Amino acid sequence: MTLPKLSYFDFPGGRGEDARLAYFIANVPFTDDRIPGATWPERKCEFAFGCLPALEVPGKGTITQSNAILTYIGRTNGLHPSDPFAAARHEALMGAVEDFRAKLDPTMFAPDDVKKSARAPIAETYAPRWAAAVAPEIKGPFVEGDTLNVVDLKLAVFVRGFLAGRIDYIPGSIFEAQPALVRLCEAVAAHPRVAAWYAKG
Ligand SMILES: N[C@@H](CCC(=O)N[C@@H](CS)C(=O)NCC(=O)O)C(=O)O
Repeated sequence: MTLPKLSYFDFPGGRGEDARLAYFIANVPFTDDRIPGATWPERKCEFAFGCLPALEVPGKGTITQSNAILTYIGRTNGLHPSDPFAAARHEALMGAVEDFRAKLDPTMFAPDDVKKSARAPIAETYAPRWAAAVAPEIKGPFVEGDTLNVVDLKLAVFVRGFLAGRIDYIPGSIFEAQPALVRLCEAVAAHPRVAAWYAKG
């Protein structure tokens, strides 16, 4: 059987981990193609836009762009709303994660002093405003109440890095100030299939 192939870097975060989780939660077998960072420079040209993630769907083709991949997996597996307005509301939140990443990405590999000054306005203004705008969209514990959707995976994979203190100069307390965001991350982590994914190692 030919399986969908999801290509992304070999770490449990970023723009590809939520799609891996979505396939696993939906019990859809897929090829988890993890590209070692060392081979990326020679492989970059294989991918549209020179970026990951990419999803190759047997008989259809390959799509890129994390939100397109995630909504495709969600729509085809009951993890994205069928109501167009609800779907758009979820997609707006997914877009908001990408907006935030667009601010962070240029600081990622900067020298520490440059990173510190570049991230100061994000920590002071952008991140608190972002968290305060996202939180009221969460019915609790998930965006759509008791039903987990792909938007919850995207939000949790993104926000949990801050809560764990992994993003230098942007403290987790900014997100802790919005209990709905913290509860969403906890609910995603406690989901049996998410727990099973990480127990697998
Ligand atoms: N808008 C794209 C951005 C993709 C992106 O920047 N991917 C990063 C990894 S998270 C990447 O491929 N970086 C390596 C590179 O640009 O060479 C998406 O949402 O998928």
